[in-house]
Amino acid sequence: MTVLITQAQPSPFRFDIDRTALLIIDMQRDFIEPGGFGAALGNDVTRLQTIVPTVQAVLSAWRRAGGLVVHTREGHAPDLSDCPPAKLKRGRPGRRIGDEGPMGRLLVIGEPGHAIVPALAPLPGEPLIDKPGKGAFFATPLQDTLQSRAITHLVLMGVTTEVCVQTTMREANDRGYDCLLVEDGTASYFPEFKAATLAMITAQGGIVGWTAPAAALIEALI
Ligand code: C5J
Repeated sequence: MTVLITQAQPSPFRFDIDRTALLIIDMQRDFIEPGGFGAALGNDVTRLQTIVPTVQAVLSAWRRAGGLVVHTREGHAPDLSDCPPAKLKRGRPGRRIGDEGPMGRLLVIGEPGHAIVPALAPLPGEPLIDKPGKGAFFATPLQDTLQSRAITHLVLMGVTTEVCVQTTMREANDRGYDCLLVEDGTASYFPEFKAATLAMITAQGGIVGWTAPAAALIEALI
């Protein structure tokens, strides 16, 4: 099935659902719920919570259309061996990666906070990529996962817009994927950073890719 989003910026975005993956970045309790890593850094997590129903609506439409869904989670092994010292020492003592929080050790694989929020839980068979970095291609099997399914296009959602989402979109762009970011399917703790990210993606004729509202994508998928 060919899908055309005429309202996409900076120009209409066309893709074949069989060659396109919906890539949902880091919709984890650690970033979205109180008591997680994001909150430990002093952020207001309510901004991120507001997108969950929109992400869920796109996810349902995508699954109905039969497209591939790939989920990512940011996190580290319990011994933190995959966490570079430069990343580990950021933040305040007692609130750093690996420290204990109300949802277990912050950003550690297997802890309650590391899980994807229940409303967006992966279904059996949907690839789930654990990543130690901000970009989803760094030190992960994502490229193989996509190439083995002949994926050429990505539709991205998730958090946070200017950190893991934008880093991943830039990595994907450099690897030759045509990428679209769902405008209201992504959020930042800093609204001005989200706005700047959307603007810089579509500037210069779409130097990083395309953006479109969730409603336009859902309508195009029907
Ligand atoms: C951050 C992310 N912000 N998933 N991670 O540390 O954007």
